[in-house]
Amino acid sequence: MKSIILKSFLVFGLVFVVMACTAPKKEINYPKTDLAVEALIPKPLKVVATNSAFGLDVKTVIYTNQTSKGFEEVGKFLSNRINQKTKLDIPVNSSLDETVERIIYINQSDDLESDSPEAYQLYIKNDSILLHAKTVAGAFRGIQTIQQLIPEHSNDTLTEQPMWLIPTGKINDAPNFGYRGMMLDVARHFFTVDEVKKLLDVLAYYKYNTLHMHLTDDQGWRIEIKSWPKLTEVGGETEVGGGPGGFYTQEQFKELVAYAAERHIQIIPEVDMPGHTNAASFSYPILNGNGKKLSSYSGTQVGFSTFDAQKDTVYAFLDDVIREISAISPSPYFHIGGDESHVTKKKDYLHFVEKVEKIVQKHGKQAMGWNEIAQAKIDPSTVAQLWNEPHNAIKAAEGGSKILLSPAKKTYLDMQYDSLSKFGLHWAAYIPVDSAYIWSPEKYVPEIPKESILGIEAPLWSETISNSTELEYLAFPRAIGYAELGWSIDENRNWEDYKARLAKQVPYLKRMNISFYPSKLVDWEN
Ligand code: TNX
Repeated sequence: MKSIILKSFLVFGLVFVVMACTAPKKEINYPKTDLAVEALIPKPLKVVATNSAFGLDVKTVIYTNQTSKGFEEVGKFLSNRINQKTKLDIPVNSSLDETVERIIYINQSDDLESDSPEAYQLYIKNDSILLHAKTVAGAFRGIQTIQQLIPEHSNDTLTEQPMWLIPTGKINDAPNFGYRGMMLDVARHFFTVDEVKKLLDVLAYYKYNTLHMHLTDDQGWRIEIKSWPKLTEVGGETEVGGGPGGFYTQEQFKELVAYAAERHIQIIPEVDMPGHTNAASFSYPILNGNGKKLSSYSGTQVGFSTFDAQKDTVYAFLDDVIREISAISPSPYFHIGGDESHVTKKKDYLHFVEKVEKIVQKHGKQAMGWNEIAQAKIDPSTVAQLWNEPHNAIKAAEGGSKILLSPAKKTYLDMQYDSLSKFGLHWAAYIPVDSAYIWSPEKYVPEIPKESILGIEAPLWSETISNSTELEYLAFPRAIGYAELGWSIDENRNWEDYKARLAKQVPYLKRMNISFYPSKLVDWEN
């Protein structure tokens, strides 16, 4: 408690000193604002408007807590984004000299209402923006809010310099769910490192914290495994429709992990098994368990392949694969797939899941798998990802597992918007932008209590898409709505209100060169 008081004293003291050192201030006649109606997505927990403005301009600096590791990087990230949007060059932790008139102070503080590590508080006044967060991740979420509050256009009439006016007030914010993810299938079609980075940038802006990468499937194996090189030499060369495929070297995967980590996003690797394994078995036929002659596969049918669950070699192979990937993957989770293993005998499937779960644990990770894995005796630390069968997910929750919600009818980003959609499938549903948003993760399966829900994830399967433009058509704008479903509480969510805020994302999406689908349900503002 003492240290909190001391810290708050230091913060306010610092701001006071900065303000006192600055030249005598001319009164600025700020226009009336309303922080409560800003187009923030996801919608913050609590907003109180004080109806004036903070003027971001050349006389603004960013100052960060320099004793807590990582805060300065968050300050630099914000400075960089301000530069992209306004061309202002805002110094971070420079000497606070007499030219400084306004400060954005990013501070570590344990004194927040929420227990969440991603919680933050913003106090926006005329001369200062104070961002308080317990952790660097919280500070990073907080600077997304600051970024979103900066208007597209400056006001050039208040002072001799242009000012970007940020509404004053207080924001108290924390996520409803600790896990807010998107999944990208890079196996059906390969996506390059740069394409994945572009996606990560937008996910970070909307406060996602997870990208699950579906790295292997019948049509391709996308990650280098040094002890089994043919996986990528042979299995990496195919994709749906006969294209060239591709794969990430371990160095490239590390580069993606690091890029995501700078944005406080974890990358969860998935090796899908025992089904969806044609590419692996075609590379190393000793793994094959379906007894048929193998060939490479570039179609889109599912459920015809399986590893041989009775062979020791298969588990030795998986020990190598899981060890090598775990070594370059800091996320606590390793996803073992487990879906649609239609040609694996039931008893083999159960045996396989239980064995592989233990291998994952041996390498220091928690297992995650599609809802089918709950047919096996899974450990309570293992996460079941609900996609099609609530009864399996309910069973997993009863056993103490956490459930990740990805119901296909609601969250599958590869489902078409309607029958005219250029890409996508519709086996689960057509999912227009409103239907994607209008549901409650907490109430979706009444038998699964909120305490059992880890969070939500929107999967983007890539049978019908092969580049960023096509990816963006399916992912956006729906992924923006899922960001809000994961972060904002039900009471704060409302389609009409969300729709108006979504409409205002156009300048950002354009600046990021995102080819979103301009659904007619939204009155897009340019
Ligand atoms: C079902 S969802 C699958 C994927 C397909 C997807 C297409 C799941 C666990 N399995 O293999 O890509 O449908 O929508």
